[in-house]
Amino acid sequence: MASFCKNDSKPVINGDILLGQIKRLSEEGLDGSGGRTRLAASKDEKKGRDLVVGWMKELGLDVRVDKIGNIFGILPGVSGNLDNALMMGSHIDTVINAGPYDGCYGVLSGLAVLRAFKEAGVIPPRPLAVGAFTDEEGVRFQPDMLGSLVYVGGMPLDEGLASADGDGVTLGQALEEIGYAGSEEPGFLIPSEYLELHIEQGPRLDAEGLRIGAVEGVQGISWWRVTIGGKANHAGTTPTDMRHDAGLAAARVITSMREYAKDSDTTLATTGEIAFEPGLVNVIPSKAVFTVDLRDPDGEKLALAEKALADCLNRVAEEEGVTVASEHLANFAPVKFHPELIQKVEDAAARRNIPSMRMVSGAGHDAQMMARVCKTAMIFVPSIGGISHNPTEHTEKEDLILGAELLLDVVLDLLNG
Ligand code: HGY
Ligand code: MN
Ligand code: MN
Repeated sequence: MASFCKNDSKPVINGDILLGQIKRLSEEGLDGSGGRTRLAASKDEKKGRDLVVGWMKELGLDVRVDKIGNIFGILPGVSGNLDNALMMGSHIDTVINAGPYDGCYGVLSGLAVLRAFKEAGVIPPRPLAVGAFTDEEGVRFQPDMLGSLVYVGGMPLDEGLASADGDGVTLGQALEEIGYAGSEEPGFLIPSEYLELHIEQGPRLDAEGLRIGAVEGVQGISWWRVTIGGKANHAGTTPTDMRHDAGLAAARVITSMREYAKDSDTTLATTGEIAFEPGLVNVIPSKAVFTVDLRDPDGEKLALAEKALADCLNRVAEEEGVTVASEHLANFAPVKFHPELIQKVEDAAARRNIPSMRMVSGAGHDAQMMARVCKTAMIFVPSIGGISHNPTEHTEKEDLILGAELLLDVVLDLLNG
């Protein structure tokens, strides 16, 4: 029993409310194809933000919004010192046509932990906070984890607010429009610990038949936008050896990076976005713009993959007679989480006789940023079939609740310490 809990009033997770809120939030931004789309600072994401703020207020939390739109709900502790706070959190923005759990699960489970204290009438010895960070996905405004990156001082606030989407709308304008351009300085609350509960989004726990992952860190991420300049010409009259085909050049880069990744046992390479100009069936493309997402748990191997991309671009430019330019959209080194917190996650699972597995996250998370300023760790629950960033993303209800219960166990352990 935690020393600060009087008699039998131990905080417990209310699973029904947690599952109900996950379902309710997942209904915001439904896009008619079985998924939901709540791009950062969009009108649909505002609806999600309003829901979460409403639930925070229902709990009587002190709700704060900072200048990059990060939302925090704070449960005061016996000691009011915010520097001694314990924070949980994640994000509620989504990719396009997303599943119901990515990010939302961590925010609502953090809320469930605070609710457990409220419902048990237990005042924590120090403040507890839950955060919903802006633009974790980075699909509308790059880089990803933008809100938590600014929060930890990894990017100046003005630079973050100036990040523009494909229509030239800046994050700052979008936050003003949805009413979430807050007043708190980013980083106003630097907690002593940050815990993020998240679905794995990969296949490993499910494949191993395990229910809990004690996450040791997050792999490195490097995003590029590549622009290839060729020469528009007639598809029916231009001999192959006279072509300067930006589309073909792009295809060569994409397949070359897939070959590079296949030959590596850890590097991943993905092109998720591509567009040709003029984009007509009978015109050789004069321009190709596409993204390259490189990942590796090893920072040096990630740098080698970046060099392989640069070398490939130069080779293709030479051989195809095209111009190439690349913009570095995101560049995050691998991070390691705090050994003491990782151990507490493992111990909490062991106390429940739940086997767990240590693992490195393939996906980026706000914890990757928070690890720069405080003791940080993550807990994973399984994604069935490893599917995520897809409407069929699924985690069993029992695992969703178990993850939240474990989050509470680790919080009680840390508060007890
Ligand atoms: O890209 C990622 O890994 C995360 O979903 N933002
Ligand atoms: Mn996420
Ligand atoms: Mn995601």
